[in-house]
This record gives sequence, structure tokens and C-alpha cells, in this order.
Amino acid sequence: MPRRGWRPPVIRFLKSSLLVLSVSSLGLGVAPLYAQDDVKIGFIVKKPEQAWFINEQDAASALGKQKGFEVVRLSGEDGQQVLSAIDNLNSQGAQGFVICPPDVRLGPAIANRAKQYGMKVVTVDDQFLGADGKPMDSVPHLGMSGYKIGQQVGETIAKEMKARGWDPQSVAALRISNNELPTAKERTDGATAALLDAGFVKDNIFDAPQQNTDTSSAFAAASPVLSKNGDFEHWVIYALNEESVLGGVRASEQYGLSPDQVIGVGINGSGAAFAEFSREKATGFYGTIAVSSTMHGRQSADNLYTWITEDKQPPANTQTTGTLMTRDNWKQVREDLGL
Ligand code: FCA
Repeated sequence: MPRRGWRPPVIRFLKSSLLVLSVSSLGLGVAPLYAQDDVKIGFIVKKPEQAWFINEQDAASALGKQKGFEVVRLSGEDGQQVLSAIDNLNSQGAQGFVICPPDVRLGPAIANRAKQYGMKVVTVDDQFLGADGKPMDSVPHLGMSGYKIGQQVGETIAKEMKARGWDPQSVAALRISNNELPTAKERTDGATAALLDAGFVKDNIFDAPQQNTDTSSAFAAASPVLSKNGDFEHWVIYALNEESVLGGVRASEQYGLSPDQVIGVGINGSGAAFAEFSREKATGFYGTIAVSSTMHGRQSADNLYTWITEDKQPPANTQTTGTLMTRDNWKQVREDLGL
């Protein structure tokens, strides 16, 4: 049995063409193309189990409830899953989707599939790369301003090193890197630049390339780097997000470093950080640059909704900013950012 509201693709196509035709033949370029209740969008994320993405999808669903459109939450952990999620959305009659892709190089394939179905696409967090390796400007994007937020990470680490009276000459950095993902590289590059500006020694920065953007891949990448560089007493840890920094911090604990020997600073300000700050004793996870995942989820869904209903294409690239969150202020920052 087809699900309720399902219409054969031909009928849907005819219906939307007729709508477009009648709107354009009347010269009403700004009239809504769809009645509110007809709008259904997908929200596809690469890591559905991570608090950051759960919060984004929650915020999009809440907006849908408020404005009267439906949000279908889907996982897209690899290319195959993304393509079937898009097929699934099409058979449900969705007019478009927001996506944080599992691999930014899938951009052209995803955009093609969407085009075949006449669906609109916007990206959130991780921007598609075209076949030429450059960001796909044709797909509207909303994401964090990676380099700047990375700089905030580096500045925070440098300030805390000073507060602890560490000699910058003898501190090592564990840079958990993910250079395949441009936003990740921007973030770690920004952090590195700020650390070097503050007098950090370049040769003391050690890369731990992770395969993914989660805690376990960061833990696996960090462990051998720590054991190979056993001479250092003090370590700082940074990465594209707090989940990965937490992997590095867990590896440092397993290696035998105590919290006062480690300064880890992440990015996101999601449930992963709240859980860490709620522990009875402080850990090597000093802080995180919090960005509003609520705003990311809400705004990207709203941009798509406006595009579908008013034919207004969203801005090509919206960049968001961050706020330092530590064990001392996390509840306040959480409230301020609506998290
Ligand atoms: C990437 C990271 C997420 C989050 C997001 C804004 O997708 O993997 O943790 O930082 O950017």
C-alpha cells in the first residue's frame, strides 16, 4: 500500500508544472508555488547518532511544526545511503532536502539525483565539492566560519597555557586532522596559525590523521602519536570538532597523562561537551567553541522552505560564528545559543 499522501511521480510532476504554469501565466512571480501543507523536506545527516546532528534535525522539525511543513529525518552515512534517502524522499513527494554529506566529493552525484527528481538542495555544515575540487557554489550552503573559529581554538589554548605557566618551548600539540574535509582543514589551520602567533614551536605539532569525524577514529589516530612522542610532559589537543578532541583526551588518559598536563579545546558545543563538563572532576577537555546547531538546523530548513514556497534562492554561503564554552560557563552559553 502506498503511504498516505503519496502520489505517482507523473501526477506530482503534472501538478507542480500546472502550478508553475498558472502562476507564471498570471504574472504572479512571487505567489507561493505550494500551499504550506503540501511542503515536505528531507533533513539528511552524515552522523545521526551525534548530538550536534540530532539537535539540528530537532530544530528543523520544530520549525516545520511552527510553519506547517513536514521534515523527514534521514541518515546518510555513506553515498549509497544518501542516494536511497533521496529516492525515498521522492517517493514521499518531498520537494527538497537539507544535507550534511558523509563525503563532500559526493556533491555532483547528489545534486544530479536531486535534479532528476526536480528537488531543491541546500547543504549544511559540510559544503559539496565539484568535480574540479572547488566548492560547488551552485548549491546554497550554511556552515561555520572554519578558519575564524579555528583561530578562537588556538587563542584559547594559548591563553590557558599561559595561565598554567607552561613554557611554550616544551609543549607538544596533538593536531587531529581531517584534511580531506575542507571545513576541517580550515578549522585546524586557523588553530595552528593562532598557536604559532602565540609562540608555539612548529616542530612540536604532531598530526594524527583521522578516518572520520568521530570520537573513535580520533582515539585510534591519537594513541600512536602520543606513544611515539613520550618526551613531552604537556600536551594541547585540537581537531575539527569536540567529538574528535574527546577521542584525543581519552587517548591521553589511557597513555597516563593527567588532566593538568592536557589542554583540549573542541568546536561545536553539543551534548558531547555538556556530558564532559558535567563530570564530577575536570578532564583534559578544557573547553569548546560553541556554535548554535539549533540555528544551523533551523536556518537551513527555513532557507529551503522559502526557496520552495517563494522561489527565492537562499544566499550562496552563510558563515556562522562561535563562543567559548568552558566548565565554568557552559550552562549560560548553552542557554544563550538556544541549545
Ligand atoms: C562538521 C563536523 C560536525 C560539526 C559541523 C558543523 O560536519 O563533523 O561535528 O562541527 O561540521
